[in-house]
Amino acid sequence: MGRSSIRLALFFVASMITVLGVQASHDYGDALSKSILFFEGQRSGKLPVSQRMKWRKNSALHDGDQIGVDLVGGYYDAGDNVKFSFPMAFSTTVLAWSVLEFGKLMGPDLQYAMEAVRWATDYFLKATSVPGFVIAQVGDPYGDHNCWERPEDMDTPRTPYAVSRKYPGSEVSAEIAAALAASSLLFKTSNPRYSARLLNRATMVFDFADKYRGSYNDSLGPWVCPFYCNFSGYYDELLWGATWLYKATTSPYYLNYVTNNAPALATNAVAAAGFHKYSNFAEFGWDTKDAGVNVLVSNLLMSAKANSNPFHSNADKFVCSILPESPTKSVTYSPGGLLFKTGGSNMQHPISLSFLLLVYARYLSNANSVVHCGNIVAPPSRLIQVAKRQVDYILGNNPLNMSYMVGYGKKFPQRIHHRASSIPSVDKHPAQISCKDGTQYYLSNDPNPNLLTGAVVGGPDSNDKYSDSRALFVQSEPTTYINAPLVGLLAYFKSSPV
Ligand SMILES: *[C@@H]1O[C@H](CO)[C@@H](O)[C@H](O)[C@H]1NC(C)=O
Ligand SMILES: *[C@@H]1O[C@H](CO)[C@@H](O)[C@H](O)[C@H]1NC(C)=O
Ligand SMILES: CC(=O)N[C@H]1CO[C@H](CO)[C@@H](O)[C@@H]1O
Repeated sequence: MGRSSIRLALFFVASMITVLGVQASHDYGDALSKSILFFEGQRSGKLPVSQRMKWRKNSALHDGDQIGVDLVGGYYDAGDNVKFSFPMAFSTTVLAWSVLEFGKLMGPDLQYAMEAVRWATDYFLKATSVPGFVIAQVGDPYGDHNCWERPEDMDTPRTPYAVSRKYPGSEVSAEIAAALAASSLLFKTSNPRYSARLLNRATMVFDFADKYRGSYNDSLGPWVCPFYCNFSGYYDELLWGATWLYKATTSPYYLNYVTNNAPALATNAVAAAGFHKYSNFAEFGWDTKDAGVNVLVSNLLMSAKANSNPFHSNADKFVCSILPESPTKSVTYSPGGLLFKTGGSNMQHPISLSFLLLVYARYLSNANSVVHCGNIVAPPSRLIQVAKRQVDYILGNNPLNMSYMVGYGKKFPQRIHHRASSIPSVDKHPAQISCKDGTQYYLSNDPNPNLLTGAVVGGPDSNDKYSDSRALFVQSEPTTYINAPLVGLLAYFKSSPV
């Protein structure tokens, strides 16, 4: 055999490996486009002509009328039609973060991702337009949940709920401030005036959150609980909001705010004045931002060569709580490899934690750093590998060979717990379908008539089983905070598929 035929043979072997491995590779670009499109299906308010998810129509056009404040717009958080500001704001912050980190890799989808952020920030400008008040929610959740109704038909009470100086809500207000500040960075070059407006409002809302401290659970508990009430307190949101404001303003005031509170972070101290225990270094979700704060601040301080800062060591501890080989792992993995953590719809955890792993890996790379978990040394590439495994599981590399993203792959959830998706669209059925008339669609065994493309559901149980049942909302309901960090992950793996 001559040299060239050896080369040819090697090439052949390499191709075979590629062919055999083909099952493992995914069309991340397709999944990315879809993950962003999903947000159009969650839109509340008057839809623009550019709306691509055509089966959705205008809805909730009178939100805010009863208090004389325009509250039209924003997102429905999940399969219902309430506008919960707390998870909406967290989804927005993380979506903006996804774009800030990975927007350059998104190609034509960048524009849609920016529009998805703006759909929320336009709403938050309205929700914070009256000084001294922040709209925490629109829609009576009990009235809403009692019906299985399309958003376009909604006739349940659209009550607005606000926090104020007298009845504060630092968690919801500071998270909105974080969302506005993160988004202001996004529009800085493309729309400086809008960006300045967002930042100005972020500053005001953060001041309000900080000055009038308290949890909205104390005043709005009967309405925000048990849906999105506080479990972890508001300390994490104040730090998170201040961190984003520091990134957006570079004002030392905000960095001092964050670092001055670092002792509590390091010692798990329960500080006075409503500052609650800050020990959740392994948590990142709509209620708890701690791991996100640590990752973000450790990067800000890494450049300052402050390697001994508690944010950095807490971010390392976070990584060690995730890695399967870590001696201090605190999450579990299903037999098929999906990360599990207690609390709510599980899919939010593998996705938001993987997003942090990926972002932190890039920060570590820039700083030529690795993570030590006991005797284990984890280089940035290991963090990315763990994150990729989670994304691949979600897209179909799992015991059921199914994708957990609606409209992606050959096999995906058909009966998602989602009012708009499960009831015939207004195009197909123009007449109103009232509160209880929707029940037949809820109970039906048929697949949902409207594809909520890109929606990622709560996911399988801890044995990798998925029953595709509308009633089992823990498994079958999509949420905006499941998708927001996935957008960043998919953008990265689209351009770095290995
Ligand atoms: C949040 O809820 C938890 C659990 O009920 C409670 O212990 C805590 O005091 C609340 N935090 C605030 C800031 O109200
Ligand atoms: C999933 O795919 C693998 C490999 O093609 C196959 O062996 C397995 O039987 C499939 N499982 C299901 C539940 O379809
Ligand atoms: C989780 C939690 O703290 N829930 C409480 C929030 O506030 C309401 C009303 O004040 C209580 O009923 C909840 O138990």
